[in-house]
Parts: sequence; C-alpha cells; structure tokens
Amino acid sequence: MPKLSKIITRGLLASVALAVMPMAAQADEWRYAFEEALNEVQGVYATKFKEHIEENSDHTVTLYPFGTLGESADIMEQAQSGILQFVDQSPGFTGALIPEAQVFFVPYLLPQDEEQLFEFFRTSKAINEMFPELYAEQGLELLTMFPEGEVCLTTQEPVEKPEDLNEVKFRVMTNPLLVEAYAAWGATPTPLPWGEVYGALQTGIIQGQENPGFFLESTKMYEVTNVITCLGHNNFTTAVMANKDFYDGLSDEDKELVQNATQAAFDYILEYQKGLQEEALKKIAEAKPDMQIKTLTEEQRQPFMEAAGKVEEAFIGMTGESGKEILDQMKADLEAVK
Ligand code: 6CS
Repeated sequence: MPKLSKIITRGLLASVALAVMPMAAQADEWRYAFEEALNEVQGVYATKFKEHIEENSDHTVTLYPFGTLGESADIMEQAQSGILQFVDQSPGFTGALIPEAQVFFVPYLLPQDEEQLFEFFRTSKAINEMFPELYAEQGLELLTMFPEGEVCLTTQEPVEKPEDLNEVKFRVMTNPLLVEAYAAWGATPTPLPWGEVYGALQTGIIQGQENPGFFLESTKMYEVTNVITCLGHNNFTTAVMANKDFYDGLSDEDKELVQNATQAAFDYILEYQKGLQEEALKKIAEAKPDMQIKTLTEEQRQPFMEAAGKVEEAFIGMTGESGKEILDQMKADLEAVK
C-alpha cells in the first residue's frame, strides 16, 4: 500500500502538471443576423466574417439572413438582449435608438466618387471614434460601418424634378429624417419595414421606394415599378455591431480575432462592390427591357440638392449639440479625403 504522503505528493504533481498544460481555448457558437439574403452585400460580408473566425479559432458562427429571425427591428432587439452576439442593422432603422445615426440621410452629404467614399469609411473619425460611443450607450459594440452602393429611386412614373414626386406615396426606412427628406422633395413619405415593400408596390399602397442597385435587382423591384432614377443623393450605409456585454467579456485574444475578422470582411466587401452598381443595372435592363433607367444631369439634380439644407436643419433640430458635432466631424472627414 503506498503511504498517504506519497499519494498526496502524486496528487499534487498531477494538479501542477494540469495547471502548466496549455489550456485548450473554449469553442463557442456565435449567432450573427443581418437584414439581407446570404448572397446580398450584408450576407457576403457576414460570410467573410464567419470564414475568418472559423479559420482562425475553434469558434463557429451561425448566420441568420433576412426573414429567419424577423425584421430589422427584431434582430436589433435580439442583439441588445444577448440572444444574438452580432447584428447588421442599417442606420435607416437605427434612427429611433440612436438619432445621430440619421446623419447618413442628409442628401448629398456622402461623395459619389467611389475612392473618396471608401477612404472616408476607412478613415472617418466620426465613424470610427464618435459613433462607437453612441452605440455603446445602447449596449452595442460598433464594429464597422460600410457603404452598399448608390441609392436610386424606383417609381411608376418618371422623376426629373421634385414636383414629379407630388402625391407619390414613397416608402422610406423607418427613420424620421428620411421622412423629412422625402417631404422636402414633395413626396408623401411612408415608413415601412422591408418585408412589406414588394407587396405594397404590387397593390399600389405605395408608388415608389429607394435602394442601391444590387438590391433593386436581387429583390426584383423592377417587377413592380417602371422607372429607376439615380440622382446621386446618397449611398446606402450599414453598420455591424456586437452585443456589448458579450464583447466586453471576450478574452483579449478573442477581441483581436473579432477585430481582425471585421477588418478582413470590410476590405473584402469594398473590393467586392467595385462595378456592382453598373452590373446590377445592366442585369435589370436585360431582365426587363422596357424598364426606364435614368441618371439625372447636374442641372436636374440642383433642385433636389437645394432641399438638402432644410434636411440638415431638421437633423440638428432632432439631435441637438451631439448631432451637430457628428455632422461637423463628418464634413471634416469628408474634406480630408477629397
Ligand atoms: O430598404 C431596406 O429596408 C433594405 N435595404 C437594403 C439595401 N438592405 C437592408 C434593408 O432592409
């Protein structure tokens, strides 16, 4: 029979050996929902993010595309409550939660030039330093924001001047500043969640909506409208975030992993979008040859641009000093990339 002291010594040695053995990192399953299909821009971004995480750790990421967990407002609630670890929600739907996020709907604020636009998203202090603080107040860790393409209008009748939007019930995402913008152009803005848009156009409840080219094509907006008008007033912005308690609780190694995945997917999605707008409009023209696809001239854009001042004032009215600070910083960031 071994002596008791020997048994204790062996036991101690075994626990020391366990303590010095490298700990196997825990493999977690993370859930990530977004507002689009898997093969649309947000889905392509999410897929790249998932690939990076899974190639560089034992964690897995389960993706939930549009419709699987509800509308944009539903997935945001799920992310805030911690049911989801990651969510992509566009500022178009974040206005009620973070009013300053509506700055992306001041018409003609973002540049049309792709290189300038991309550089703005890469370097903007407003996006990379100021917005994270505002999202944090809502229990969210803002990981990134990226553009999804020039927004164009789809309507039943041609739009060449603001008066052409008179009496047009125009669907906008659910944020008050977009309502102001379309009201300033003379339309009757109608905020609706995305899932209701195709049916509402089909039944005539609304007569127009706006979205970037790839989305007009993939969601077949051209089946229920006759005219696409591009007037250079905006580029669709989206945002990816994590539940803040979840993020704060990650090890330094996992935080770095998430940041690297964010960066890899960000670089990929900008590259992926080169030429996407033109390609999408071309596909629409092929699918429906009598679809009218128009780009307004500089002169035709002028009256739409003139209304932008009013929308900017409305933005400041809604957000006060903190909105003004964001707007001023964005203008400075945009100036820096010119
Ligand atoms: O218009 C919308 O509601 C949708 N548009 C895009 C490009 N992405 C998601 C969003 O739900």
